[in-house]
Amino acid sequence: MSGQASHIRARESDLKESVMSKRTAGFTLIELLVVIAIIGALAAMASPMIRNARMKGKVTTTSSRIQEVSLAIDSFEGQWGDFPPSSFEDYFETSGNRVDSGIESVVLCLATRKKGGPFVTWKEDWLENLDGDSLASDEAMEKLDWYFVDNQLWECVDDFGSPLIYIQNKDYDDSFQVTHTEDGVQGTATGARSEKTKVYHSLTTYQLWSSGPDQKNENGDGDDIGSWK
Ligand SMILES: [Ca+2]
Ligand SMILES: [Ca+2]
Repeated sequence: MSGQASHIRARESDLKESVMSKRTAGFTLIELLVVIAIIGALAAMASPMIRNARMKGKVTTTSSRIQEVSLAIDSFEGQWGDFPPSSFEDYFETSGNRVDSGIESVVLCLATRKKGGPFVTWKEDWLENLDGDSLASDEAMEKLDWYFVDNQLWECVDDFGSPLIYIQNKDYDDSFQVTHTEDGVQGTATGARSEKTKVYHSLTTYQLWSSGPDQKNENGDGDDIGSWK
């Protein structure tokens, strides 16, 4: 009789354990689904915020880069008596296509070892040669004695990967070919004007600007980031 009773108790205990383990497994699954749903909703909410924060960070970095290059251009002008020309191609023969000529001129001028240069040490990730052009002769290398080892016409790019745009004040009325989109589509740039007075920005010096997060040149308007802002 006592053996039968203990057998029954053992079965009851097995049954309880089985029920409890089923309950535990059920709760875990529901909890897991709820957690997954919450994480999914949070991720969906956070994603545009993260993108926005990343974009703002790139705008700030681009703005500081423009300020740093502007200071170097001012030092160059102090020593050479003039700002870098809007196009190197007016002075030296190139393999060139006259695209992004202004910023290519700035890169080479600031890399000269003459008259107290170089005026800036170009960081590697600031430089691209998106149009693959170069100087056709060593004439400019000899004249300016820059620290680059070859004839490539580098562009200084913004933090979005687009070449900065540079125009010297004498040439604000002219039109220049620039790369202005992510996929390398080209457009033109002329001097940027104040929206209010229609007077050119930085009338007596130069303009240096980025086409901004949309990677589209708007001549200093829209989301463009200018040295005068
Ligand atoms: Ca180039
Ligand atoms: Ca733009």
